[in-house]
Amino acid sequence: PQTIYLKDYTAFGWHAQSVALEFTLDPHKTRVRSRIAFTPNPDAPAQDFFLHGEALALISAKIDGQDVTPTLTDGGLTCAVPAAPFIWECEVEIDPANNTALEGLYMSNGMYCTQCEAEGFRKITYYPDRPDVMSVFTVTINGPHPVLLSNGNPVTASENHAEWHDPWPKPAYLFALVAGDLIAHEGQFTTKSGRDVALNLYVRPGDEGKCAFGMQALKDSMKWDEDVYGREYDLDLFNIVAVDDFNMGAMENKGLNIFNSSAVLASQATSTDLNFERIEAIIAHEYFHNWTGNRITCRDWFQLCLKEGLTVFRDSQFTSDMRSAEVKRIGDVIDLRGRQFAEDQGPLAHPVRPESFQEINNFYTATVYEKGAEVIRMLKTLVGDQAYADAVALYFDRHDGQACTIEDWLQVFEDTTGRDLSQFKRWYSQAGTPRLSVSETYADETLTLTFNQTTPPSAATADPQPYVIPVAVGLIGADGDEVLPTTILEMTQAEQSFTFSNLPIRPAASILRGFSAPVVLAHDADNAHLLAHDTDSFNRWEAGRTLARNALLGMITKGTRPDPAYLDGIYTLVNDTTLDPAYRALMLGLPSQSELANALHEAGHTPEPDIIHAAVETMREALAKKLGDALPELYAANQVSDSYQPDATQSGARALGNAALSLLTRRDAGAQAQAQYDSADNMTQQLAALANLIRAGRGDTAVKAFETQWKDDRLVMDKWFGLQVIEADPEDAFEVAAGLTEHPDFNWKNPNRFRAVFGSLALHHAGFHHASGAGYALLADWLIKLDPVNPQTTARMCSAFQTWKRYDTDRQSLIKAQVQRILATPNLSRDTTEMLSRIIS
Ligand code: B3K
Ligand code: ZN
Repeated sequence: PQTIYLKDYTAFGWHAQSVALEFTLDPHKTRVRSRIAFTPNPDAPAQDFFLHGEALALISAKIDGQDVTPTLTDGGLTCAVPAAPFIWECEVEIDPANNTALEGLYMSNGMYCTQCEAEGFRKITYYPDRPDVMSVFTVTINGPHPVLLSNGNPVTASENHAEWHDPWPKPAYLFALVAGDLIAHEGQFTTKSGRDVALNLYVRPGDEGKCAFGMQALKDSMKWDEDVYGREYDLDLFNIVAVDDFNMGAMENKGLNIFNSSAVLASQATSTDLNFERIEAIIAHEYFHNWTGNRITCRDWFQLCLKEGLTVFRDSQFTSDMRSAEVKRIGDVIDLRGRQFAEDQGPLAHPVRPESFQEINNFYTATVYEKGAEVIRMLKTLVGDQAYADAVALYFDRHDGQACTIEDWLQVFEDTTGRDLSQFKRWYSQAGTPRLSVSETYADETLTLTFNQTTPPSAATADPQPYVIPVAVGLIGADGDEVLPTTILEMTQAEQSFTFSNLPIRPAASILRGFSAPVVLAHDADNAHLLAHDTDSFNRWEAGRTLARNALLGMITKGTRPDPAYLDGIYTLVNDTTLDPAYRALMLGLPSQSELANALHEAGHTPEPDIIHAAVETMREALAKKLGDALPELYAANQVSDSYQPDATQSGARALGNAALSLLTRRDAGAQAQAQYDSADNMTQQLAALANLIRAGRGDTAVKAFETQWKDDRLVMDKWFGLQVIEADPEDAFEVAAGLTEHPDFNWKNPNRFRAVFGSLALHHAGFHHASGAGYALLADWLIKLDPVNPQTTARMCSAFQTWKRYDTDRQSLIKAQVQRILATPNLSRDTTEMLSRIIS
């Protein structure tokens, strides 16, 4: 496969002034006619006229009305064209019903839908399928379907025919079309300047009852973007469509967002509190793209973080405002450590702005998205809130309607603040997670903090240079009072010291408050004191997490007992009813087994998945014992009697109640879990009860009852498939997963269902890494099967193997053998080939 480099960017030789598309829908023989007005681009280097195209049957092509015979090449066509403006017309035939890759125009349950980002439009017609070619689209759809949708505003609609016009120039990746027998859940929003916007959430018949929450989330997002970023919506209509077969969460097509049904459909009976929170965040994320992504887009795909990092940052601000900022921050950091750090510390490490790729779909990663958002968060910390707001306002002003780069983004900050951001830019260009170590000295009433940063070299960045790191620091006195409120230290060198004087008594340093930079911190802190007293809620939680991690590492490597200081500290916090229940629930969490495996590897040990699993079990047992008699009370105090609301308050109580339940189950053999299962009136309670029953070894009846109750609900059945794998004993996880693949409802071509089983298996650390290698082999069998059907979802799942170098040589060879077996499969997709070759290199 060919490698594409950022440094090779050149502009396209023509501007597309307008695009008219006409679709005549048919499952196997859809006709697409295009009419594009091209004008030469005087700023581009001389080049052949090349249009991308894949899996298209060319019927005819014309230039200025005259038939032409283009040369078909691998991945497109070339054609001789006049040196002046000209009209390109062409007709192709495509086969949506056989498009199982779910990219381009495809069918899902009888409805037509599209996914064009990143490079799917070329499967619809011949086109310069690159984000810097922006044009105004008019779309005609002919087909026997009650609902026919495309981007923009409706022009005309009659039976079996609709015309759409999108006045905003856009790249082809934002094109969308939907046709089918759908029902609209309607809403309305008036923008701050008084524009009425009709809102619709289109779903399949039967799903009408799951729309209200998503609609409200959309209205909240529209309002928030006006209030916080001054961004108003710019069309008369905003449509969202729910689709069952979708490769990712959702897609921000202009005026016509298409969502994985799991990312939009919600109801009390079928969705957990976490589902509601995620749906609200994804609806916001896609909506926010209207400005950060659509009005201002990316010049090329290397700039993906320009829209994704910024939009993730914006949606995290939204969730913080709508719910609890402290809880959101902790959740984001857990997620960052679980996914992004693993990526950054393994063979898939790449900069937030990569410099080369083979298949761009492989770069929709935690690094581009989540680390990309962390980088913006740091920028805001460094320049301050007002300068951030000014710089972003300038960005919208200066670049509206353009396809931009990270340089453009940083320039508005330099222009606003006068800062030189050239060193800061390393956050975009270098791969790897910096290690930040701190040492303290105290003398003459002065505390000196000496910071040292190093970033391990990687294949992507051989010689990382020091970063600008905003380190938020506070000092806590011996009596628990805050001696120094949060202060931002700006670290720019490899080693740097900061002093704090007039401290008659030595305080405890609370470092990296709010997780002010995405680094691995090594600090020999007084964690028990900070757990009891830190005034920064993130660092207070972090102190508990560090105590837990250190205790577990000691248990694993030295056979020590669970740390009493940790257990005592947690006991006090969890029973402190002045604290938010959601926060207390987070306090009861432990680092993931994969995170522990990584920490062991970093410390020079070889992680043994069974031993890690056993240590976590021992720790949970110790927590259950320590909280002992307080558990029934903790459980009872957090039962919600008001009518169900998926808001932060109620979700927090349920989260703490269910955290208590999981410890209680160790003491009552699942009696309370059974009672909760029998009385649950919402999915949060039902699913948590089911998980505990399985863990207690008495889940068989409930597992069957759950299946009977929910067999017709695909989204709930995804949970049923996933939970059984997640909760399986490490010895059985492989067999449970293998058994589920025999289930008549294991519709493996549906990405949600495939991920329910195999995503869960990959997350089951001790099960997936079972010494037999059976987990590796099972996943490899199914990846080989899925690849020709759906390369994108296959390639994403390959990341399950990315941590292979952490483990012992037996496991390494078992994984390597499976990876090589997949790589040896004839006609393996470019997506999967690239992922596995990088992993194994
Ligand atoms: N922009 C899309 C992701 C497209 C993924 C293509 N493989 C969703 C989002 O980030 O909002
Ligand atoms: Zn996005």
